[in-house]
Amino acid sequence: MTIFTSPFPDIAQPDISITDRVFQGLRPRPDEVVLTDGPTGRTLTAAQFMDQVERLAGGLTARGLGAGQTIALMGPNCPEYCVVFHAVAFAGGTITTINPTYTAAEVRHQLQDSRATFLVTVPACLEIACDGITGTDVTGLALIGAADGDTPDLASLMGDPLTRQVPVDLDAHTVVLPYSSGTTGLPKGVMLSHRNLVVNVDQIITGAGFAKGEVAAAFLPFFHIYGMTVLMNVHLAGGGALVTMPRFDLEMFLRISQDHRSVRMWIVPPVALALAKHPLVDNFDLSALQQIFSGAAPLGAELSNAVGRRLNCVSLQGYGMTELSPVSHLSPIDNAKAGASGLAAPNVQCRIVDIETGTDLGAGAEGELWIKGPNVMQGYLNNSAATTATIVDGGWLRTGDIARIDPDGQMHIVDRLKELIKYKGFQVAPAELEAALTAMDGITDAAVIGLPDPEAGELPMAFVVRTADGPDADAIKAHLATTLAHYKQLHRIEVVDTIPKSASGKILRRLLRDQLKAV
Ligand code: AYL
Repeated sequence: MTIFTSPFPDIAQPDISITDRVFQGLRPRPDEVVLTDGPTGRTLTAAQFMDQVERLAGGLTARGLGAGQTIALMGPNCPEYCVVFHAVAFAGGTITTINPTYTAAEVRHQLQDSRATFLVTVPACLEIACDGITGTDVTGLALIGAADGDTPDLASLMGDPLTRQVPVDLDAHTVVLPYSSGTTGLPKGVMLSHRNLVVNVDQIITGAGFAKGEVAAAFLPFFHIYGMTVLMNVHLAGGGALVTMPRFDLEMFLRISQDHRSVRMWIVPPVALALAKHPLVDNFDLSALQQIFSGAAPLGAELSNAVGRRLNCVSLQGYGMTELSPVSHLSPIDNAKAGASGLAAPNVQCRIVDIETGTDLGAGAEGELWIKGPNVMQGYLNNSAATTATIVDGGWLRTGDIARIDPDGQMHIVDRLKELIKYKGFQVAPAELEAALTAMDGITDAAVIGLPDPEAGELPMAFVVRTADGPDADAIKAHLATTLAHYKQLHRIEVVDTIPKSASGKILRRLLRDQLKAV
């Protein structure tokens, strides 16, 4: 076995819950504003935040919604999102985070799969939420914002403060359940423990050199692991603050970053493109900025250099997966290489494994990246087959990404072995789209791949086999628009006679990609 170890010394893994870890970062500064709602300017100080978490945790517990329960949270970023998240964690429950742009069918699927019994959402999502809970175990709803008819607001759920974390096994209890398709198949619940979240917060604080007082414009959604760990938990635990944004808006992002003198921007590659090219950028004073930090999808060397030059700052990159809580690699500040994903975070070990032979490879060779460390998930919910296929050899997680380690120990992602499509950093699972297509009358087979795109990274496209009276491309698009969220929509549909498959029935996606290149 050839193991690449992190150049950082190991960090401690304290026996503490994620909420207690966040409170550790808040207690020394009770009067500091730590959360501001970008659009309205509404604020929460550290003391107010902790008070609301404790009172909501008490109220949830009194209603039987604490320990042993899974609470779904569906909404855009706002200060109260963080209150609900930590109240459920503090009360010993599990949070499953739902994309607020989901359709009712997508919401229902996640609620059923996660066995959620309560849903917290916002007024703008209420109609879809009410439709989505039919046929699930959800017995109650609450709203961030004003109450609506029978649906109570958060204030009415608050109770006597819970002053202590409800005891849970820090390694075995699932505190959060985001969804990811992993290397193949449909989206699955990723079981992350308190240990996973706490360790990754400290791995990032150390690896990225996070400093007290950092304020970020938080547009990366808290429902996705990037926003959840890197923005919400690192900033609150690490002595920083957040100005929340319900969605990405370049002008608001630039204004907040300017007004709060942000030293670092946490972004994804499409935002790097906007920062490198958009004329609006010149209207703002970003002189406090020291670095941009991109993650969740590949940031090419050229774009990385362009954005660094324009903003006169260092351009860094991180690599990770939902299954890694999420960050395993980060660019070093003093030796960032454009296009590279950087060094293994503290406590992270890596292997590069030959995809044909399964043997370990040395520095310089390309193979599948395997990761071991305390940030590796517990497994996939209700899916031991996917868990044992993904975590092998006593704790090594197969990432499904092809990488190379250079002589300085920096990791370069060179290709993706798994099925996953990344649209603007969001996961699109080909298997989910293929199932939606073949469920339509008149479509007998389908294959979905990512079409390279300079702005989105990849665009979902489909090859379909249809009967003589089957639906045409417009009819297919119109149908999917009603059942799947915006970012999963198909940008191109090709009607073909057959889908190329291996002897065992696996779709030969590489062949489809090569066919497209040849056109
Ligand atoms: P998920 N370069 C290339 N591909 C990447 C990179 C990167 N820097 N980061 C993530 N990916 C791809 O679960 C890769 O295929 O990520 C990986 O397996 O939605 C997949 O995205 C994981 O998709 C960071 C760095 C957060 C990464 C993240 C992970 C986001 C969650 C913060 O600084």
